[in-house]
Amino acid sequence: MKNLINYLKIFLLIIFSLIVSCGSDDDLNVTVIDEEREIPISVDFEVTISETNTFEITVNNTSTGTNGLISYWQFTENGERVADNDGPETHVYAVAGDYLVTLTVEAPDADITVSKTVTIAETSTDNTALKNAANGFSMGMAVRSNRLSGSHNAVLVREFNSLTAEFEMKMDQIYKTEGSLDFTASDIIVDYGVANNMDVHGHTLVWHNSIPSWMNNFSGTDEEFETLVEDYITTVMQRYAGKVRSWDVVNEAIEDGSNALRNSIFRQKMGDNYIEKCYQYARAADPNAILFYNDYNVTFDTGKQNAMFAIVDNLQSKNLIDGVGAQMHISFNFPTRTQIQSVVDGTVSRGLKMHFAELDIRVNPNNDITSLTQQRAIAQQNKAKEVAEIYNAIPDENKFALTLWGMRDSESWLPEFWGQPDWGLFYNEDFSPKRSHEGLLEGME
Ligand code: 9MR
Repeated sequence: MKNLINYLKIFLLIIFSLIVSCGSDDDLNVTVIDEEREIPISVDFEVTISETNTFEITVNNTSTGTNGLISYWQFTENGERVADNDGPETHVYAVAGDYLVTLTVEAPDADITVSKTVTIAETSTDNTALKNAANGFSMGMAVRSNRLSGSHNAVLVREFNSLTAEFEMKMDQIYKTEGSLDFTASDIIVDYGVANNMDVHGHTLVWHNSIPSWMNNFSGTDEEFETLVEDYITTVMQRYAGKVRSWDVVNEAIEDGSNALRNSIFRQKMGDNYIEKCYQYARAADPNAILFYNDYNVTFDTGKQNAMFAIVDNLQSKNLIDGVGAQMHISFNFPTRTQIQSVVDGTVSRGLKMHFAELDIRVNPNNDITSLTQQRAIAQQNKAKEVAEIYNAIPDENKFALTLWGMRDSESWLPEFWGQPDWGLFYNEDFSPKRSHEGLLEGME
């Protein structure tokens, strides 16, 4: 007899599950009697769409009789399982569409699931999109030509109005072979930016770390080398004139430690004033382009900051530069607000544009965590807020863009470069925004 009851119960559960998973009625719920515990289990949840961000839903488990039972959410059909913790949970979708939200309770006899469909409308307004929150400056993202479709595209068009190629507009990519320029990847990126009404920031024309090998082994005269560099800058900038709004002409010219000019092949063959020459070529090639000098560690390293401003002052005295790019490869606890502010002050006092370029925020610089802990995620959020606050307070005429150096943690250069795990960016694997993203929004309020 007990067996028969058990069979009946399982049969009923299957029927319930079928009814529930086919339905999208908000009032559906499932009630079964858990005989072992002699209490009825009723499974149900509420789902609401946020008013400020119509891509964001909140789900609230209103089940009864489920104390002590494990339950989990799925925000898409057969999607990743997310633990159902105490209190409501939020989830942000990247793209408009119909989504099946499922709550599963692992009941003693069989799992009980309730599903409801939420519709994220095409016309959804998103007051929490970064570009909408940024006042008087662009929100930039580092991109690759093969990361411009699907969810990447959805996030880009929703949240960003500026693009920087992460590596495909560098000399070693465009000028792989002597005598032949390859614009395949850079064209894809620039065309995408133009088609989507985004600013494209050109990165970068002259960088010691992206010299094609044939150029490193160049056997011609110094004059020939200089002509080659001039032709390269001219050809690339003229190709993209009117499409690429701004350029990092020379990138990272200062040696760490000594703060002298790096002894790159450009300096060796073109002389100590190679930087000035490159900016002259750039100014002549596209007089409308906004020209930047871009470097890292120029917040806390005062020696390097001084060396950078010396280069900038010389260029500015000849009207060859318009802005300073401070690469923001920072950590959750370093550099300080005052140090970040110092490069802003130096730039603003010269009347130049400030680009907070290449923002990522390491949470594991000391390799002491193996997953992104809540504590570090909050610390990262706070640092992101600080960076955005500092940027937001810049006078309008000196504002330019705040550029994030990649979208999802798995796409960041950080883990490979440092040889240890890190979670330096702003989106999760499923393209939902991280706390660090929330921090940026808070800083721009
Ligand atoms: O993040 C970039 C990585 O994907 C490239 O492989 C690498 C070499 O082109 O460049 C990285 O970006 C660098 C940027 O261009 C200049 N500042 C330092 C960045 C990190 O190395």
